[in-house]
Amino acid sequence: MSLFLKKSIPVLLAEASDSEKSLKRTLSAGSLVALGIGAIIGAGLFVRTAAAAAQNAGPSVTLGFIVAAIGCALAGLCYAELSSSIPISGSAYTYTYATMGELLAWIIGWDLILEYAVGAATVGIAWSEYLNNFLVEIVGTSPIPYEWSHSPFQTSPDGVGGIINLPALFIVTLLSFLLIRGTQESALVNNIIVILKVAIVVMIIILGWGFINPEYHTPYIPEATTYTDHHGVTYNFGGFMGVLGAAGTVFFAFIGFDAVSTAAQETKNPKTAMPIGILGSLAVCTILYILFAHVLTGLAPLEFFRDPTKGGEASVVAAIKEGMPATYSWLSKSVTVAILAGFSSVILVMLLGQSRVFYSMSKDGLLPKVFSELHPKYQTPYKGNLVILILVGIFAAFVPGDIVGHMTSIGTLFAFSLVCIAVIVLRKTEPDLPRQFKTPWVPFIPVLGVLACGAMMFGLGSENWLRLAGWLAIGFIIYFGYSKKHSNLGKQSRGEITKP
Ligand code: ALA
Repeated sequence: MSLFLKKSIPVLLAEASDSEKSLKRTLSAGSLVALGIGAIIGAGLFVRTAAAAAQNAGPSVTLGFIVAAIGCALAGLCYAELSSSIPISGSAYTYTYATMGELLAWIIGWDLILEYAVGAATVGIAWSEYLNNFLVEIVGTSPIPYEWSHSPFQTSPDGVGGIINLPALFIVTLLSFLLIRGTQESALVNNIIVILKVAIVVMIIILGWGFINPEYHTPYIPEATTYTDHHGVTYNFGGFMGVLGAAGTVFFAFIGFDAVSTAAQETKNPKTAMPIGILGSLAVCTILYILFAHVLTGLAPLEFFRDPTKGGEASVVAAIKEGMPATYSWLSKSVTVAILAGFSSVILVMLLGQSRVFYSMSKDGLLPKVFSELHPKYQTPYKGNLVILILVGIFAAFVPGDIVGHMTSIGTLFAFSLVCIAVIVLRKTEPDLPRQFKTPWVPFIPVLGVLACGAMMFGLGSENWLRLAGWLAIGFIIYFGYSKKHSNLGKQSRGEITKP
């Protein structure tokens, strides 16, 4: 059946060395790892944490971080095996094409748009919140009016409706053009940003710790109930479901570590370096995240984070101002600047990830050739980048941050589940494939990975399952309407071409 055509691994490896020749690879292993870390700490921590506390779990958002970290660690072990046995940077899409066939590869490639493109839009929207803060606090001007910095689906508490989120559109456009120019110039800047981001997180933890009000942490796990926000959206709040919902929301903060796993293939001793790299960076982030969330929820009461005019937007800066003395205004100012720079590096990595997936899918014939055409001078897939810009721009300008954030989480969780399953399948179908790193206790670890990701998807609630289903349905229409006919592998199996 052509739906289950698989790319053979030798063909994949040969193509990898081909694309080495055509794509200009300017990033060293070190800067790729920095690029990965640059992708991890971002809007998930500085925006989604407060949202998860307000909507789902109160102070027990810290437990949500633990659940999300466990899911990521399990999936990370599976990513490490696949990236060491199929060392190609097309990410989960490529792994699935080799293990589970074309249709599933299409599903995952389509689904990765949620991780990368919709994820980039989410961070763009978060950037917009902090830009307003920057304008008011640092430049000393008025903020961009509500209608020009919010989507049409948002209304301020005093009744002003959003029209378009211009700052979010601006930042994704700027970074898309930077990407078209090539990424080398940005590697040094990126390294500086990574250091800045980690320094800010550590400073907030250390300086904020002394100002935690224990009252805001009582009860630590709120009683199970529901919470309806001012837009009329209802969430499971408190108890076990609250923690699961928070885990699904803050899972966003871990997205990006899979970028580290594809970079790990360039390390000297992948057998030990890969698990240390993936699990080590996850462990460091998890500890920072838990401590940070503990401080954040201790600086202001829950109602503060629920109020869009107080801590509902740019919540970290708002909480510092609420819970710490005015002498710390330098901290809130530095946080604003670090966050604006930090979010930019996250968006850049996500846009880069998206263009790589589209590039691979286009090379395979599943998407039109335009996605893999290289710029004559910069050697970047510039037309693909422009199409991605339109897609990301639409989400960034017209959809609220909560919705795109949840779509990113659910789509990525689904992709991670398929990666876990791929490890089990590949052990059966290709038992002799050399694996530099082997996931321990297969199938136990991958099955637990699927269960952990499934639990977080469950916690995100039925509206988000429907959004995922709708997104996949559009994907099926494109697959059966275009991709199946144009697939190189399909054409080869029908004898229309001789070489894929
Ligand atoms: N992990 C990235 C963030 O938190 C996507 O922004």
